Amino acid sequence: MNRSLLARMAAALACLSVAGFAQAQTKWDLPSAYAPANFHTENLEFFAKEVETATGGKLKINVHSNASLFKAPEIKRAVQGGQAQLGEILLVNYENENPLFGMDGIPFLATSYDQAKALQQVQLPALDKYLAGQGMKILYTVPWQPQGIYSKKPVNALADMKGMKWRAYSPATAKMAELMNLQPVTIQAAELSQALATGVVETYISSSATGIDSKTYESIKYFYEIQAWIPKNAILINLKAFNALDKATQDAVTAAAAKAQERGWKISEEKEAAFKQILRDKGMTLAPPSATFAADLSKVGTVMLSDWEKKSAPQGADLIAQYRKLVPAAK
Ligand code: PCA
Repeated sequence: MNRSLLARMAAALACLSVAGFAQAQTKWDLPSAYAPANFHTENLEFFAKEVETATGGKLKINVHSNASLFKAPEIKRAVQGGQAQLGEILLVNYENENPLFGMDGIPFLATSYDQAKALQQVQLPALDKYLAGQGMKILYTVPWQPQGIYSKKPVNALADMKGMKWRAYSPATAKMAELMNLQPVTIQAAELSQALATGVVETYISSSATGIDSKTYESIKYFYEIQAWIPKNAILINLKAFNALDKATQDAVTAAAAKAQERGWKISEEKEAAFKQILRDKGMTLAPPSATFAADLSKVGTVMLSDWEKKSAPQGADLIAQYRKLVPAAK
């Protein structure tokens, strides 16, 4: 054998061993739409670490936060198409595709964490059935804190808000603008701080966490704790990607997901008081709504619920009835 043949054989061998190593480590992308320091994102990072450790480095999940890989409304399609193996979505963002996604965004239906858990028991099996048809399933969910109204002006009754520029993050929050006589503009969380700074937004509904992520306190002074609903993020996984893993790796993902869900629900609830304190420390006034404001908003909620039942007929009304049966036990 001559020298150059030997060299070529050695090079080919080296290539093979590199390919072998690449096969041994699977790399997954996990796009998410929220800030790196947000509690959801921290939980995703923790989940990814746990999977990597449990699989001895066989499965590495890269979290891409702040909508850096895909914008919030595009994440579901990316997972469905396999451009990302898994991704974090805000369920209510997809209500126009199927009303089931919006069930946890109906005002005043489930307003405490216990109620949100009961709602999840009804909503998730129905959603998973639908998602299976798209080659996906929900790996786990984590709730945001109860939604309250940020407002530039003090509000004693809904009429005080008339004509204000309202930031919506979902079809339902856009619809609310219509019922509340506001001017809607849909802006995802990653662009919210800029929209606030440029005065495009004077009021919006969201969690204490999002108020902090977006530095809302720099332009808005009031936060009304109306406890309207508790929306959830869900981690969707592409079933083809999941099924391609060996059994031990699948089990590691499932186990880490169960832990991430438990941890996420706990952190969301436990951090609420501290997040609200941060808003106060930054100079905001936090208050419950006045009786008039609460009554005005409750009317909006009634319309939203009946609209949702119509849109989701006949399944929706049945799901609401199932939820109502669980709620007394949940509280
Ligand atoms: N924060 C996200 C969705 C719900 C929430 O609390 C947002 O405002 O975009």
